[in-house]
Formats: sequence, structure tokens, C-alpha cells
Amino acid sequence: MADVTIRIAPHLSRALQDGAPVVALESTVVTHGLPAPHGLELAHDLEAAVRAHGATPATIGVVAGELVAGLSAPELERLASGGADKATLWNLAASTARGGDAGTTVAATLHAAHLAGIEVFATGGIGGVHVAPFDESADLAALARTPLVTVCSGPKSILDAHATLERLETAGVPVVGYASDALAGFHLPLAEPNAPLPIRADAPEEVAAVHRAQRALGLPQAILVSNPVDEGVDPVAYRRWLDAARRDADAAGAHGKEATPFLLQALAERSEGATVRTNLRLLRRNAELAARIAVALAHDGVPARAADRTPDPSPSHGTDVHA
Ligand code: PSU
Ligand code: MN
Repeated sequence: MADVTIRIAPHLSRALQDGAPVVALESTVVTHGLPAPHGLELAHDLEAAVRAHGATPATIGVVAGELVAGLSAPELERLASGGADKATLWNLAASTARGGDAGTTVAATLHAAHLAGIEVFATGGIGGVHVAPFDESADLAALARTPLVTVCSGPKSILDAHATLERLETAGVPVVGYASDALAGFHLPLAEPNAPLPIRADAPEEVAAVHRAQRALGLPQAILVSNPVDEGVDPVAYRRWLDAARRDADAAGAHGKEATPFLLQALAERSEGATVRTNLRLLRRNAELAARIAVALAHDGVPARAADRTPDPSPSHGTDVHA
């Protein structure tokens, strides 16, 4: 028996068994995405936003080598207190084998959420194609093969949005513009240059319908929901901060998995917190929308997950799951 293990918090396990709406949340934004003390506050805020809209939050991360869905308050505090690693797909196994703590990226969170049987996930901006050659986030690989509705505000604005959208197209990931027709630009409402999207949805039920159709067709990709932030930062100032942040990153030699956290931190400093305020705002909006989509899916009656399980490792909803 393959020894795939994820610990699912008991209250979450019950919600999943009942077919209640659940929203997965990532933890790299908590461990690496925001300057302290924003990380921990944010984690609690996002969970509250999900609850306020009728769903159960499931923040995912690695604690003492254990992959956990539904981190407890002390576990969140532990992750936010510094020193945690950043776990994406290529180092998730190493991270658990070593027994350490780690925030999970979009990619690793998608994987874990799917193992747990969760269908909806909210984040801020996804990873994608960096401007530096040959740096492409594993988020793209995970979105190509993990069937969750993933709500974001587009690719993080430190990336090449256009190249990221092309990769998503190649991978067959449907990108749904929520109440919008072009790709969201993370800190900016729209990505530059303007990138039209193939599908638009104006209500959570419409997103749920696309998700159901994707499942019914046996397509393995995520449904990526692009939810533009309502109030972004000033685009001209943003361009200046980003150029400076890129120079800072070059000077510091920040690349590989350090690149994203470094650039976000440099932007926060250069913008005197403006990018952080926008980031917090869009994260909250995305958690709210994800909760409404999870509620719409649950109202279908069909626990879509039970209906369309393919023969991949299918964990039961115990506290410890072995597939
Ligand atoms: N969005 C944010 N802040 C973040 C991230 C996304 O608003 O910190 C994180 C996510 O966890 C995403 C990761 O998966 O950055 C991408 O990192 P990389 O480009 O190294 O794959
Ligand atoms: Mn990378």
C-alpha cells in the first residue's frame, strides 16, 4: 500500500463527510508572503471570511513533518513565527521526510487539498512564468493536473502575465474571468498587457457549472478563477517599485524559490506598504468568493467528488489517511 498520509482535522473531516462546503487555504503566504505580523493575522482573517460566507476553512501546511489539512490556531502560530520552509512540489517530500515545518505553496496546497477531498481553494496570486529565463512556478504544473476550483487575482504581478496565460492555455487550464473579461493583474485590477479570457462568470453558480462540466468531461485541470481586485495600487508607481525590486533581487542574487518572497518583500518596502494592503484586500475577497462557490457546489446536492472519483489514491475521511 502506498503510504500517502495527510492529517485531516476532525471537524474538517466531519464537514467533508457531510458534503458541507469547504475552502482550502495555502500557508506560504503566511510563512513567506507577508512581512510579520501580517501573516498570522491574515491566516485568521481568511478563515473568518470563509466562515462568514458559510463554508469551513482548511488551511494547509507542514507541521513537524506532517502534512496537515485544517491547521489549528497553535499550528498556524507556529508556522507564522518564522523559520518555516517553503514547500512546493519538488521539496514537499523532503520537507516531510526531514520532519520540519513548512508553508505550502499553491502547488503543494492543491495536491494536499485534493488528497483530502476538498474541491475549492483560495489564494492571492498564483505563481507563473518569471521574467528571468527558465523560472516557472510548479503552481502551473499543479493547476494542469489537480481538479480544484482555484480562486486568485491572476498571476503575481512580479511575473510575465502574458507568458503565464499562454502556459495555462497550453496546459488546458480554463481561466474564468469573474465579472471580468480579461486576466486580473494581482496588485493591479488588470494584467498588463491586457489579456482576454475565454470564459466569464458573473455568479458563483456559474463557476460551479463550469467545474461540474469539467469533471463530467473527465478533464483533470483546475478551474482557475481570475478575480480582479477592486482597488489596486497606482500602475505608474507600481512599475517604478517593480523595476527597483528587480534590481534589489539581482543585487542580492535572489533566485529559485527565494525569488518570489524576495520580490514581494522588496515591493512592500518600496511601496511603503501599499502592495501589502492591496494583497491583504484581494486575499480576503478571494476567500469570500471561494466560500460562495463552495456553497454553490454543495447546493448541487451531488457531492461532485463522490460522483466522479477516478481510481487515484482515494483516502477515507479518517483522522489519518492512508491511500
Ligand atoms: N500569492 C501571494 N503571496 C505569496 C504567494 C502567492 O499573494 O506569497 C506564494 C504562493 O504560495 C505561490 C508561491 O504558490 O508564492 C509561488 O512561488 P514560486 O514562484 O517559487 O513557485
Ligand atoms: Mn521558481
